[in-house]
Amino acid sequence: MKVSFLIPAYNEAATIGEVLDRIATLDLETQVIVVDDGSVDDTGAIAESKGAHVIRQPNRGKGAAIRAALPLVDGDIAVIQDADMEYDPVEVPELIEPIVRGAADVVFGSRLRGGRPQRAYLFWHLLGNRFLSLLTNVLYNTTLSDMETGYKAFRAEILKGLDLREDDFAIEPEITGKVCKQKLRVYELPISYYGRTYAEGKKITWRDGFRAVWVLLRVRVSG
Ligand SMILES: Nc1nc2c(ncn2[C@@H]2O[C@H](COP(=O)(O)OP(=O)(O)OP(=O)(O)O)[C@@H](O)[C@H]2O)c(=O)[nH]1
Ligand SMILES: [Mg+2]
Repeated sequence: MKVSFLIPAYNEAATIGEVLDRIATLDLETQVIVVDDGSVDDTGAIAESKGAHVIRQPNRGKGAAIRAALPLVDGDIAVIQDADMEYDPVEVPELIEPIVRGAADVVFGSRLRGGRPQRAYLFWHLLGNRFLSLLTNVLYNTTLSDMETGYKAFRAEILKGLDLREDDFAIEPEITGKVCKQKLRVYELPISYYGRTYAEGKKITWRDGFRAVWVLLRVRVSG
């Protein structure tokens, strides 16, 4: 099965090369799509030098970047891969295994199930992520532990069919809500999380947490 990596990358010159090198070492047939929308560093050039397909567009956020990559996806499985090395590509074969064996349509990598290295930091983020996952479970009658996770894998047709609209980090609750609304086979699997600080380039903020509550509610009640 061919695996398409969708990599939103904004000013990630420090790490994009290592992410792509690690993907290249995987024993998988891959397609690699990097979306660099207006980085002021060498993100796009580094990605091109590593052989990735690079899409460039004006800066519109992580969600817009993922949406821009979707029409190019030609793999059987689509994996969203952050460019900042918080999520290690080495874990992707394990992440997609439930899809490969035909048991799952969607797999979320969870930072909150335990059993893998997790950076101990940012208490309020942990609380926020737990709250957003609880809200997801109540609204959609599911049992996710980490709806905001960056590691989400899909049978490719599923991701293409979600009709995504959000441009920024609201893409995470939009994907989660829309996946949960369809009667899909969703699985979760523990993954490692090598979290970075804001000084190291992290971009998500508490405002995105409030947006996430709104988007989860909106997707739940809409058509
Ligand atoms: N192309 C593009 N990528 C973006 C943009 N904003 C964030 N990203 C990418 O999205 C990924 C996640 O962004 P981070 O700032 O690491 O966010 P985070 O706080 O770790 O949050 P998660 O999405 O939950 O991992 C990284 O690869 C970023 O480069 C953007 O405006 N454009
Ligand atoms: Mg990150």
